[in-house]
Amino acid sequence: MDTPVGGPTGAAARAHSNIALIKYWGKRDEALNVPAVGSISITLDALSTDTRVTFVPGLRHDEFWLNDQRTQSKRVLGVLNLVRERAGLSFRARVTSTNNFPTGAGLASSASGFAALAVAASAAAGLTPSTRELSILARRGSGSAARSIYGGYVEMHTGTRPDGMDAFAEPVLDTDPWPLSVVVAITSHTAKTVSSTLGMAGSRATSPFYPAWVDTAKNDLADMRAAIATLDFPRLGELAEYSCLKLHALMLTSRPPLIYWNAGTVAAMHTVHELRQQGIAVYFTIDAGPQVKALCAPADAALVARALAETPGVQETRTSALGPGAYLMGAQE
Ligand code: 2P0
Repeated sequence: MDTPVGGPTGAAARAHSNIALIKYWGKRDEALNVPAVGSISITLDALSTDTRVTFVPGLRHDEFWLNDQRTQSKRVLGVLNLVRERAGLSFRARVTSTNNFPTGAGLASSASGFAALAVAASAAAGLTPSTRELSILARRGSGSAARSIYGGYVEMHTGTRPDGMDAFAEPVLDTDPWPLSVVVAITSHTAKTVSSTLGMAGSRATSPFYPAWVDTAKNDLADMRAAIATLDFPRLGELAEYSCLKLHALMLTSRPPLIYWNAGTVAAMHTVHELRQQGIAVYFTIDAGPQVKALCAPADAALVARALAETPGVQETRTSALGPGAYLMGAQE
């Protein structure tokens, strides 16, 4: 065969980042990347990754270009190998991926990145997987990526099977019934020094809080499901802050400790609480990085963004609505 599978330009996909309201941290199977706890997230419209995959006859090695830089990634190769195995394909691939936001700085670029890769690589290989199969494939790249296959409010299941085939995400609620705004306060553009994968392995091995983290997850998930089902924003926000602070307690009590916050992070947390004292329904969440994500009603987003922008240590803010699931972009043009 002379032309690449999927046409000369392969296939391109866009996926959006997500942030967890109930957090994932810890794995029950490291090799298959199966989470030890479930999680619930919202997909963000403003933060996305575009990825193109082309399987090229004659190419000797897989090539991965991230934001125009040639990069090595075992996880990208792992996902490509799974796709090749399923498609019965031996060609190496050229992968180009671009984020429209800072990479590796607690904004879930691996979530949008691996969701886009799963969709683009499958299509470029001529496969037509279900969204559930795409979620399982994306999970092999990054746990949070399983959630970015879907838009709106999304739940990730741990499953119980040893092969991880029941560890996938599912939509909980579409964006339309309950629009929400997320104001991201960026307090650093530097990529983090400890990856989430290493960080969570350390927490599991060393934090005395880890068993309690796993034991209490089911309750948090049930509460959040109820908050979403009843469109109860104060309940959603309070639970999101609680899950975030519980996660950071776990991180802080790991050895060595994982301190993802900087001074701007803490100042932004206080800004959110001060706004709340003034009667504005706004809640924060923070991931494995120093950025603070404030959750609020769309009508309050401009005011929240102004208050965060004026907070010492906040470099810029970005406001996002909830976004769609991953999709193919005019593939095989
Ligand atoms: C989350 N995070 O639920 C949590 C909260 C960060 C803090 O999922 O090892 O990049 O690739 O499965 O998905 C970040 O972890 O980790 C993450 P891997 P991932 O969003």
